[in-house]
Amino acid sequence: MTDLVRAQAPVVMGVLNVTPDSFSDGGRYADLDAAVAHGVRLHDEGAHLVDVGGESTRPGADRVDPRTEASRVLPVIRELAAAGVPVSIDTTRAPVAEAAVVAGAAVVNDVSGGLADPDMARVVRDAGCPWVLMHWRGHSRGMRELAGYTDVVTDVRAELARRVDDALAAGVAADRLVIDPGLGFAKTAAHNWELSARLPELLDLGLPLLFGASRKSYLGHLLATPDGTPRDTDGRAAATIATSVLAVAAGAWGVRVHDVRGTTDALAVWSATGRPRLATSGNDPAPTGRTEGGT
Ligand code: PMM
Repeated sequence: MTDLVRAQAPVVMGVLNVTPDSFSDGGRYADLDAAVAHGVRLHDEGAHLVDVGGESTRPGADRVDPRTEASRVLPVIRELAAAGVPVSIDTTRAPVAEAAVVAGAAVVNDVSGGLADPDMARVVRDAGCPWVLMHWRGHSRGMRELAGYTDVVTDVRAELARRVDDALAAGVAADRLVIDPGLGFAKTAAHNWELSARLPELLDLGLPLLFGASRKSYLGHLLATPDGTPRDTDGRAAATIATSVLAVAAGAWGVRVHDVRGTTDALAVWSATGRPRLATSGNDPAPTGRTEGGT
């Protein structure tokens, strides 16, 4: 999987939540066969990785116990790995990550960036696998209260840099690390747009960057009806694709998305156009009209 981190961008990570309550696809793939079939479909559509998660991270969500989380994800990972589908495990728990790697997961996607479980760095170091360090300030139940920043981009950059330093100090190799701004995690809509507009400041950390805007609620608010009703999650596909292409054009290494086919199609267009890169300055200010929080 070194190859994956070093792979020529863009990497597409397809989302497979094996949960009853994730905000977008919760409940759809709770059954093993349905989950595996969907993971294989995402791979066939062009996902380089299928990201299997067993705990919802939607704002306000309660935690599940580790045994339940493991029992949701491990059978799916085993079957996907056996089918030749590269898998990442979306967890903040070291024992779940460790078991997932044994079951065949090739990447650990840790939305807490190593903060939630002090043993995660050891697991990743011993596995030698890539580790996605997402910007995070606390578990879902209380994260809305943690969305205070002086300057969101400067603060997220500094906090990610600390996560990277901690990972390196724990012996994880630098070429295993991927950073992620954590859109929607202790962020308002305005924060998400600001981070999206200023990705080069995060890329300046010199690590591959994963961008996960897919179907998040700030897109629903952007596309709200005049009376303020947010667009439903399935109706956010085109906006998600736009965010993904813009992130890749700004230099993101990969995107984490539910709609893999639409994303790979759009990125094929971007590639065929000669992979144009966004200028790093001169953007208009990010929109400030709608600032509702949540993922
Ligand atoms: N978002 C969610 C879950 N896991 N992992 C990374 N690295 N980045 C993200 O932005 C991210 C994530 C929440 O979205 P979901 O409920 O659709 O999975």
